[in-house]
Amino acid sequence: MQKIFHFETNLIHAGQAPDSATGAVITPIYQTSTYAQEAVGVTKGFDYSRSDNPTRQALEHCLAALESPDQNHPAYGLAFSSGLAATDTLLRLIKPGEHVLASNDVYGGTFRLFDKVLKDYGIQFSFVDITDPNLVAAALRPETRLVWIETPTNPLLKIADIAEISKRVKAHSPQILVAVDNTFASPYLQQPLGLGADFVVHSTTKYLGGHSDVVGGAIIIKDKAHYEKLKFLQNAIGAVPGPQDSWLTLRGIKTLALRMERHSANAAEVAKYLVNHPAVERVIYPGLESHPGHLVAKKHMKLFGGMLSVILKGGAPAAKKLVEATKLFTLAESLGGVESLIEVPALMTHASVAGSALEVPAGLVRLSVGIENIEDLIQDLDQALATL
Ligand code: P1T
Repeated sequence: MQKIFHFETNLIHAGQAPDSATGAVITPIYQTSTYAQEAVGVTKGFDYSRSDNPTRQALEHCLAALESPDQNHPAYGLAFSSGLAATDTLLRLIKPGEHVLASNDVYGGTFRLFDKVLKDYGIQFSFVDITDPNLVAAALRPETRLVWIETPTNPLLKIADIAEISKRVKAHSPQILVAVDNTFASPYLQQPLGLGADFVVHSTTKYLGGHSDVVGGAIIIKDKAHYEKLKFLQNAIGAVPGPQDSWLTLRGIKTLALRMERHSANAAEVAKYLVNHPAVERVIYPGLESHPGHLVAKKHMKLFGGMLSVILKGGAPAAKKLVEATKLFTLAESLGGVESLIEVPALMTHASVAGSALEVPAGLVRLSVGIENIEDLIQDLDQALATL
């Protein structure tokens, strides 16, 4: 019988037994596109690296263990070349004429894929405030096939009650699938499959990889039949990560628990500091009791994460000035790395939602709080805010 380990142990060991050929403790980078066959069709389990690769497989098994709601009934993992590649592959389960109901605050690239690409293939999309399960239930249509939840959302940090939404959606029709983009929380903080979701999607580029050195994505799947369909699509479409990228992601994952503890502690301190700053109009952080999703976040998340957004009294000009004045917080897109980043979503990560119902406030600044010394981070924000 396979031994059941805790989450922190799975981060380091799941899918990564010492290499059977050499004893290498760390999973090797199997930098090969193809595999010798002893006779036609007689392989050691691998025939071509788009279909499968041992380094990628280790990552997929590790991701599955991290998102498994119950280790006696493990989930299934698939790795992709980016978060958007994972989302695109998952959306191939949806046929022309069918409807996808999505969160009205999502990563700008997700919106762009839905609205500017997949809509042209006959898939219908509508967007709803996922903080209210009643609104979600009311927006379901006879042709709805997928509910797409991002929580916490990017960049407004809205919180969805995954358990309540999944229950309501499945009561409406067990045929409707529920997918959760768990990128902002990471599996250390929140495990949607145990709350009723069918799929978890990650941009592993973010907290899972954790070091801003690799782009990747993943789908983790509760049900075997869905896994088999998606495994077929993964190979048929081919948006897979290479062995180097898979290895870097595995390497990053090992410290996820430690990093998320520090990200969350630092973000809570930054939130506390910003709330009291005279230049700040509003701080959006699920760990603050004033956040409308605080209680749901407390129920579903172990900690409140490293992402926060802030609206400045000086509006858009102040936002631009602030992000250009920080010295330790680097002005850059992306998030979830060990280093702190700062950006203006309306001008950068979410430029593609401009003019749509998902438009984000022009004066919103998003912070990805890293794991540096908290005093240095606050001092940097203090000197930057003083320039406004
Ligand atoms: O960048 P990529 O690995 O393709 O992941 C896309 C993606 C999916 N889901 C969420 C919640 C995301 O935040 C992202 C990527 N986001 C950024 C690059 C960003 O700066 O917000």
